[in-house]
Amino acid sequence: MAGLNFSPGDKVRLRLALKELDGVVLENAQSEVLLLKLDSGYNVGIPKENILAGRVLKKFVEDKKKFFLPKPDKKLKSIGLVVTGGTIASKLDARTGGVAPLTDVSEFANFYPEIFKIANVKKIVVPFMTASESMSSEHWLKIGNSVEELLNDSEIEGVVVTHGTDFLHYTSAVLSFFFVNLNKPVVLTYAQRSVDRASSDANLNLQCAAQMALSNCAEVVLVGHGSTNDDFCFAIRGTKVRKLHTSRRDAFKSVNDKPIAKVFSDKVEFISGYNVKHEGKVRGDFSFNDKVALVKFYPGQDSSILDFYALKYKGIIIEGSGLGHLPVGEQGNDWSLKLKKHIRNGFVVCITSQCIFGRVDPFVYSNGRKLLDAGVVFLEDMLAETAFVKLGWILGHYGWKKNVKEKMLENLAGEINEKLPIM
Ligand code: DAS
Repeated sequence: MAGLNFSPGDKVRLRLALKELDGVVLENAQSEVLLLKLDSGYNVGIPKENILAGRVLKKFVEDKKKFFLPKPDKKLKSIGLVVTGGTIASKLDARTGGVAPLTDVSEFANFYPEIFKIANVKKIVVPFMTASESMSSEHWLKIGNSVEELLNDSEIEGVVVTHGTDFLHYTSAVLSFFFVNLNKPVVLTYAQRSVDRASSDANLNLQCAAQMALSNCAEVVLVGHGSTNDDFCFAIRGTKVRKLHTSRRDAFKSVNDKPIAKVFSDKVEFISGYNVKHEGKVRGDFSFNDKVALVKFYPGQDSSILDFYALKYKGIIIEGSGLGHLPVGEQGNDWSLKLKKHIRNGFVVCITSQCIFGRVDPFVYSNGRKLLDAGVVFLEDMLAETAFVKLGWILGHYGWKKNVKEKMLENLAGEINEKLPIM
């Protein structure tokens, strides 16, 4: 049917040969197809030639409403808030059907009023707005500087950082090393579902993050749903947490560690040891060398990859198999020869396990011993992502050049757990 003068975002009713359809028109590059988001949330594409008639039920109107942060409530203790993007700082764009970043951070108050009843959000800092898959160390430095500024405000009890989920555990790990002498809570949180969806996890995550930021736990923690229900969150140490599900609300799990606390919208129940809050100024140590790589070993992988990395990088984390293995002396694919050569030339090679849970151990099989003899550093129960940011941070300190291996094996921010919990 010609003359369908709909605009993206319009709510329309279409008459097709056998039925009528209501939905919101979505932006679509294919001009001969009308893309519609149905009330069910599903998107359907309808060839325009199949549309017999159509009319607008409600024109799209840009949401120009101005939002204002609530007035400070002097009865409440204060926290700082750093907003960096991701789903938690996004909303559904009716014209595209996709999730788009908030443009006005004071919309937070509109979307998340409960957090403002728990704490007085004294200051909101927005260093950038980006999806976390687009982040790099320069973003980590910006977050670090924003957090440091807020931590050193004597009226602020703790800082909440909202962030995309995909690479949230890299940021929680690197902040743990940036603020090794932390004196207040730094709490990272997220949302798997944007706030405008009924199943959004954002509200509970933020309320629990605010509760944790008001606690006496002076650590970098990640707070998020502890189950798929909307009942409680876990606060997990920033160096022992990983995203383990693409969409579930309890996507983040504690790895080789127990959560520090079970957190509710109105209280915090500590379940394992943590560093306690103390006075003093925080001085972030934001050194970072980008010349580090993280590579997952796969069957048959050619060791010549080491020639490339040794030429361009200062160090590498290899996610080896099982207890930390790479092929050694079998059918010609012997990695130990190249490892020995490049390590002798100063290239740092550390190994973690693709098993994620458990600890690497070079002494069970002869392969492990040969890798150890070649100079590979076995990183205990450390997560590969944590190892990656730790190596970049350590190599960022010129003065530690001679003892990188010792520093990697020093337990600086809870990244190494001598005694693994029964998972
Ligand atoms: N793209 C995802 C990210 O920014 C969105 C999200 O999961 O928050 O990590």
